[in-house]
Amino acid sequence: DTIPLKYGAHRTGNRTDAEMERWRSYGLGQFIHWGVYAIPGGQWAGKTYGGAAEWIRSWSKATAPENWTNTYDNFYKQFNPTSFDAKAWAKQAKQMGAKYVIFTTKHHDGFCLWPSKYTDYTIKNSPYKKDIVKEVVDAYNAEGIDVYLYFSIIDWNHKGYRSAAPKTAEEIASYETFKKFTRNQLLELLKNYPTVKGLWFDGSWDQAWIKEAAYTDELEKELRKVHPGLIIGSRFRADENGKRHFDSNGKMMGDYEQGWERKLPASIEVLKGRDWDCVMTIPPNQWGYNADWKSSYIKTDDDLIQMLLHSVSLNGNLVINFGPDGKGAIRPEEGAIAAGIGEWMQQNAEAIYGAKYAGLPKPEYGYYTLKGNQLYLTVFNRPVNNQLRLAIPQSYGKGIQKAYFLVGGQALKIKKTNIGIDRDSNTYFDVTLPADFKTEKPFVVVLDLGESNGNNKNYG
Ligand code: H79
Repeated sequence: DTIPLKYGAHRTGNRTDAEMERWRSYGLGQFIHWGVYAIPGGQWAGKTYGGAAEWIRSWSKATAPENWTNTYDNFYKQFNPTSFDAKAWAKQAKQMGAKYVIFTTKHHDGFCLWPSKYTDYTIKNSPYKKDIVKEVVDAYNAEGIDVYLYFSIIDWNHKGYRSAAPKTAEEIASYETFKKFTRNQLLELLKNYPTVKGLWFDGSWDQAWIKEAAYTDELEKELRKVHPGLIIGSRFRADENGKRHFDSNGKMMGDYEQGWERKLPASIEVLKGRDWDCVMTIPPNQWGYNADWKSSYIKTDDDLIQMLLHSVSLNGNLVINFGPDGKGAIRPEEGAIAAGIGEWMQQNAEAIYGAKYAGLPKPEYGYYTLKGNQLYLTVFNRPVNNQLRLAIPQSYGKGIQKAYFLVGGQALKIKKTNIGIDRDSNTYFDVTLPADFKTEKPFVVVLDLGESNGNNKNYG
């Protein structure tokens, strides 16, 4: 450390406990954005909002068809999701292969999907009445899926909430009520839903919040104390110099890097060995339900499977977002994507769960992942001559001993090849794919490294 900090990172390097090891092995997760913004679904009074549907309440007064204080803030009075079936969501997530879910308990609008004691703006005062967070936690846990609670620090409904740092005594006193409210709600969530594994914070970039380094550091410690093992990313708090994610000495605050929102790291180097996950939307940038599903590019299941391999091959998890509609239904298009990913996962998940960065450059054919002595090559780009030519450094274990298809187990011919360009001490292994092998999906070739000599261990 170069700068002495009171409220910087409190740990160097990654966590080593069992909870975090479990988080690391997930590979695939599901995000769910659900709230009263699903009612307008990005459209109101025949007009379309240009931004992300869950942000519609911030539609500028100049162009919005309504005064949202009179409309949006009353949507909860008609929030009655008669199609909502937490068990069906959980079953669909399980089929997709998700090992964890991140669920919006409260987005920026401040509407709480649990019956919080600290505000009236909750599900309890909607026609639905029942505790949606509880239904989700129970249903996903019953499917063996770990639950993480999304919580927005931004709260457009709370009187004490503000974005700019408070200056006058009155502003400061008012912001104190918001700090207390936030703490109460977080403790309430952990008390109500003791099986959750972590909290996923958002909207923590306001100057008012950033300036609260002492308070937020204390609060994070308190949350961890009341809920041992709790996992919190790098997006909760800032240090005393206003640095977010990484403190003034460049050390990550929190348990994993939480900056990979709708983007993926280009290489292992930029990650510097840190834990991370990527949260990804299916359209370009829509988290909450948007009725218009056609006027932007919709990622395919193959796109998302590729992002999953990209993530896992670099030691990260991929979390795919779903936005149920105002009635609580996950749209059929998202259902089809989940099913497509699930079909692939049911056959190929061995290359995902618990698999890690292989310590090799990315092959042109696809992605490597590694588990023990098994190197997995998930092929997206099949060579026209059916020869996978794999360059393996001589320092990397004992090289490839056996190759076979993950699905079906058919052995594949391997030939060690001296191609005469070996200035970087690689051994080249030519793995032959059968010419009559037909597939329309990415497929996995298992490359058995035999007894490890210690060089093909996971590179953290
Ligand atoms: O819930 C979804 C979005 O509604 C929410 N996060 C995901 C998970 C989200 N809110 N805002 N954004 C995403 C993008 C916001 C970007 C900015 Fe900023 C906020 C630009 C300026 C303030 C963060 C802080 C990026 C730069 C500074």
